[in-house]
Amino acid sequence: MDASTVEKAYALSRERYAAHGVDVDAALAALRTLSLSLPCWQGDDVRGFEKTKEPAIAGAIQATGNHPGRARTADELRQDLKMAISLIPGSHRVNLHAIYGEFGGKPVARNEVEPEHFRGWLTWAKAERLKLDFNATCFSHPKAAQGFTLSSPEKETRRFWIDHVRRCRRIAAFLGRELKTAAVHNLWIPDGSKDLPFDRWTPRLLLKESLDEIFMTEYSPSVMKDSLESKLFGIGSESYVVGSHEFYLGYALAKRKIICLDLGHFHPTESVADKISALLQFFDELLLHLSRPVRWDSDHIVILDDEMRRLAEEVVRGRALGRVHLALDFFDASMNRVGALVIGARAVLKAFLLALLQPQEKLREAEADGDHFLRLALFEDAKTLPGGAVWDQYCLQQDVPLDCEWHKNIHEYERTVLRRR
Ligand code: RNT
Ligand code: ZN
Repeated sequence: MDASTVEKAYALSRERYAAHGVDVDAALAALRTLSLSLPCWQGDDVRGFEKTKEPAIAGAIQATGNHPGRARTADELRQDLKMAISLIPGSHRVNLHAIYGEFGGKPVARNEVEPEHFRGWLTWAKAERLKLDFNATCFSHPKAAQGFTLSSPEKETRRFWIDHVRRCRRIAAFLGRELKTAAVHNLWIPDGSKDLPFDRWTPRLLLKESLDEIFMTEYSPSVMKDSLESKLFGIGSESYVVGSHEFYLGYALAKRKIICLDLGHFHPTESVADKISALLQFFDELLLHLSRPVRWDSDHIVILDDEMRRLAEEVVRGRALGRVHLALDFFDASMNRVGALVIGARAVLKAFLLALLQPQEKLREAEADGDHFLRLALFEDAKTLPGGAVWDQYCLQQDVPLDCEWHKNIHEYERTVLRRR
């Protein structure tokens, strides 16, 4: 489609939205401020670049599929990320895990990771004008194989993971300082048990103590911010999860940390969207892990589905765009991994655009008037307003290919780069 067709459709859609009291240019201006944190781990099925003697232990995190072309080195992963980013409108961030350091072919223990191991990522981020976020990696490791890390009954194991997370926070602060934007350091641990535990208390007490020790070192929020991610259950922790939602909610509120809500980490009928207006009464900021659970925490690629749309609507209606960190969190090894990342990122941006384009003033009025017929009718009408024309205009403005036009770039990349790996 040529630019003038896009412009024409945009002009018409603008009028259509104006009739609903919606300022389309303002919606696009708001969309431009959105910065998504893109998961590097989608590019290599959460394997990382450690050269350990022992093979990484599977479990807890489970990527399925065997599509060819997985990134095997930091350079390949950066090449893939660069390709994906070229197809995503706006300016975004890259989310790293500790296992993605460049360790020079040497085995570097998790409790010995250093900022220097991430120098390559930093140089790249500066050159590509990207910001970075960071995560400790407390899984896929022999010392996590018993199912407990920071809450392990063994002091030595807890020590190891405390040291790892402390080092990761230091790396996050280093990256944030260098890039002049706070890096969010998110902590998720797999701790829990497959079958019914007798004692649910001690691991939580130990986790609390481990966190207290980890957070003894304070960093300026201008360089790094801490967030904590809960889970309902996981593979091997079906009966008990130490870091449950209540545990971290309590901890984060008491210690002024950020809470992370992952869309796959709650009961399937529980709406994460509904939690936002509750939590933001008490917290300044939130981290959202945008994922798509299919029957369970399956980490499917995000699409423009009802839950994603509801989430975006809640953030927009609460004028909370500036208070919410948006990180994609999925890993699908069953298809082109670069394409997967682009699908997810574009879906999130579309969800926010559509939320911004809802006739908010009219909806607010209808509700205030108690006119529930009109409120529901407006919701229904909004679904078929020409948001696609506004999205096309956004892609044009941001100089990325339109929907239907970027698929060929992925196929070409698969042919010329990924299949040759
Ligand atoms: C696991 C958590 C966690 C990870 C990433 C890789 O259930 O969702 O956020 O997916 O850190
Ligand atoms: Zn997550």
